[in-house]
Amino acid sequence: MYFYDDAGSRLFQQIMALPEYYPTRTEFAIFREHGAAIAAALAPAAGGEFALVELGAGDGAKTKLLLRELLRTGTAFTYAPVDISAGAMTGLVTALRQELPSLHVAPVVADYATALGQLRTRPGSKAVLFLGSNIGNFGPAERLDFLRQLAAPLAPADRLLIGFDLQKDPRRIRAAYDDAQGVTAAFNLNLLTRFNRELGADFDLAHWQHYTDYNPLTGAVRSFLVSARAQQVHFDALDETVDFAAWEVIHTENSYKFTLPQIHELAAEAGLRVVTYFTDAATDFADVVLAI
Ligand code: AVI
Repeated sequence: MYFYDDAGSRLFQQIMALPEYYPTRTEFAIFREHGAAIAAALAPAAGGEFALVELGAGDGAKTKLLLRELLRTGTAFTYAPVDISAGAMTGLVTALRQELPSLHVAPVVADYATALGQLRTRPGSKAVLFLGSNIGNFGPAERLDFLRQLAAPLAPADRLLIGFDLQKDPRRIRAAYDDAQGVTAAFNLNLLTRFNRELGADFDLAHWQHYTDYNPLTGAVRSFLVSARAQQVHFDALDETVDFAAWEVIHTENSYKFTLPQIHELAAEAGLRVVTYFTDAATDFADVVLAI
């Protein structure tokens, strides 16, 4: 979550538009192609109070397709986007007011843990969206724990929609996290800028490099910041100095990629069942509808 201060959120918006970063574009294509079927799979059959809660909403570009579909079919609902970046949320709410003035929006600026707590007390039926392969940023143990927490407040008619990036040509995956323009590098290095600003650290960004690998056996893209020389960093707020050896790394991010059998297995372990799923023509990405 530390990537997503306002500057990090802006960089992530740029990442999503990069030629190498296929997940956003692919999930968008799935929504464009299957928007009506996705909306039908999420909306409650019985009517009544219904909330569409989106964890990590960002700019909501894909979700707008779904929102339009639900409005078109006359579904009465509230859209509750959750994002940790106040800047991203302001942008989203402003855009929604202009583009979909009849939509009822209840924004929440919070981290996932806080949002999960609020889910438990939300009345009526709900569908929870967790798109963009955000699930891939958890390690295996925390992923299962998170899914169990997502499953806990669900009633039988409630639905989860989770976007999973699927395993594919390893070179394509790796390139998505090491783009030619260096935007992903800037996104990773922004963590050091945050340390400098928020903990009074003195990281010299000129001596840190972005590095990424993809392991097709585990499905994990791992991102690192590499110390390009032996150096010391002082953190004023901690009153501590840290030594980094030349080429020592800080492991900053995981982005896991999945297979469809793994998704079924994961759902079962979390006490969920796969209701249906939607993929693109090349099966690069899957949006999976789950229920308890
Ligand atoms: C937000 N998340 C799903 C992105 C991903 O693909 O893991 C974050 C990201 N990191 C580097 N590029 C994109």
